[in-house]
Amino acid sequence: MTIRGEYDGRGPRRKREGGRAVGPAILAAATLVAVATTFTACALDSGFVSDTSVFTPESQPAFDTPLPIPPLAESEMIDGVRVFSLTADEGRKEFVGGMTTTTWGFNGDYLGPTLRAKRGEKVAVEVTNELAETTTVHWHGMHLPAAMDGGPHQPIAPGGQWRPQWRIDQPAATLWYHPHPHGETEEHVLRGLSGMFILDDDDSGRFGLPVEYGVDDIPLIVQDKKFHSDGEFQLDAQGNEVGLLGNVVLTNGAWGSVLDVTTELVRLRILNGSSARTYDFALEDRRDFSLVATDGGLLEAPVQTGHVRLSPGERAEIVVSMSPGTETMLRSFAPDLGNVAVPSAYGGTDEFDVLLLRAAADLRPAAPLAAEFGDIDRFRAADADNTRTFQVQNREINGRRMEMDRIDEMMQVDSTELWEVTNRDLFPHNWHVHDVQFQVLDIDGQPPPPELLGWKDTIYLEPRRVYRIMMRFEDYTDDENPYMIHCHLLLHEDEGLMSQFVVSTGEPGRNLAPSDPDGGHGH
Ligand SMILES: [Cu+2]
Repeated sequence: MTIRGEYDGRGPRRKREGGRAVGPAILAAATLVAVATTFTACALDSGFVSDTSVFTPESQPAFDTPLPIPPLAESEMIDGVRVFSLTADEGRKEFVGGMTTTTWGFNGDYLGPTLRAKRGEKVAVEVTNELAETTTVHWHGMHLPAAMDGGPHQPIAPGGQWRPQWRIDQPAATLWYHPHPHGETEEHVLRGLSGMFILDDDDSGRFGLPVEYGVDDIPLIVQDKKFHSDGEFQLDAQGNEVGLLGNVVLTNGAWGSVLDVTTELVRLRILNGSSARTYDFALEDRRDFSLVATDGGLLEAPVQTGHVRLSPGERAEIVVSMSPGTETMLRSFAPDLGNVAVPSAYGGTDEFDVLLLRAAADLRPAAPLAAEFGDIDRFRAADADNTRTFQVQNREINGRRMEMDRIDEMMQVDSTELWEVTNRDLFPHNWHVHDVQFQVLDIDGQPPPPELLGWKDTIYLEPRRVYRIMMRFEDYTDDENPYMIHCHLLLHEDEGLMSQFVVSTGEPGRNLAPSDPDGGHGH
């Protein structure tokens, strides 16, 4: 392999503040102090300049703050529809060092309530925007009509409202919601607009899976942050190729929190809600846990593993077995980012303590997990009605940046697609598809690892590898409103690494297979 060094680590940057680079602190791996996260790409060519205006934790937090549990959103049944209400507004919250931070949140200062609905239910969400700028709310991982998707084509103006409605028709899963305004997603998410959307189905109470929300079934939104010394969020990636990498890792909006475990088994629904950082979650003693679900729902069977890598937007549900009176730290070890040029520049050498799990002296007994959850119908390459190739490079997909008025791809409804996706760069990207959950067929021709054998809507793209994924487009067609395909590193998305596709009835004779090279089908 001779690809190392081809890429110079420089790419498009925005809002670079006077060329400053945040200097790298030395990662004290032995003490796991949460510092040293911002070896930036531009530091490669501009030298290291210490940025004293950034809050730098001098020691680990005590991990004695009870883990905040986002409240379950209330809902009202109106004419057979479960109706939720979300209001985005500004707030203030203390995260670190006794300082107050200006935040955005849904129905509160920071983050939002957990929405929860069951397969078969009709749901609606009355979203109100009390912010001073336009935003959107996207239902990440949800199969729903394009006009309800909450992407950049469904803006909610300041003071405005939006009321999407759809029927939940997919397996139980840990989904989430977040803004998706054109070019502004990273900032809106960093300010705090995110929440979980948990789906249930008839299997949700089975298999010995912990199901008591906030007791043994724990939502865990993990986000890294960087604070200015006045307490405000830093929102500028300052030239880092992947976006903003923080030096403080929050769980459900708290830094250094502890979960008091009262049951022998505890289920963590981990969401990487960060804008750029990829984590490798493990327990501090590296013992195994059970990986039970990924983005789109349960795996076929629990996978015993010692770690799980999550790039931005991905979810994993893990079940951890605890012994009475013990404690263990959920930690993010240095993630293997694949063959990237400068791992340390992209968070590949960073380690963080994330959440302390502290078991009571007496634990409520739990039945063992089922050995199997049930088969997933697997796509085979021969099932594909159509094949597409996607090359991801810099901020482009197949050589093009996102244009709001250009549809890039048209999918025929009731068709199965096979896509070959490759990250051509030597830095991280990932791949998120709206509307569908997909399966990973193979990676460089090899079967995917067990953690990638379930339903996914977001996968990490190790550089220069060919990911073949398959999905089926069903139920909803709309020739006007597109869904999105994009990198979920939010800076990349904002800078154009996004394509638009429609799902169409595809009348006979209409050419659906290749992209229109001139971009556009008459919008
Ligand atoms: Cu990317």
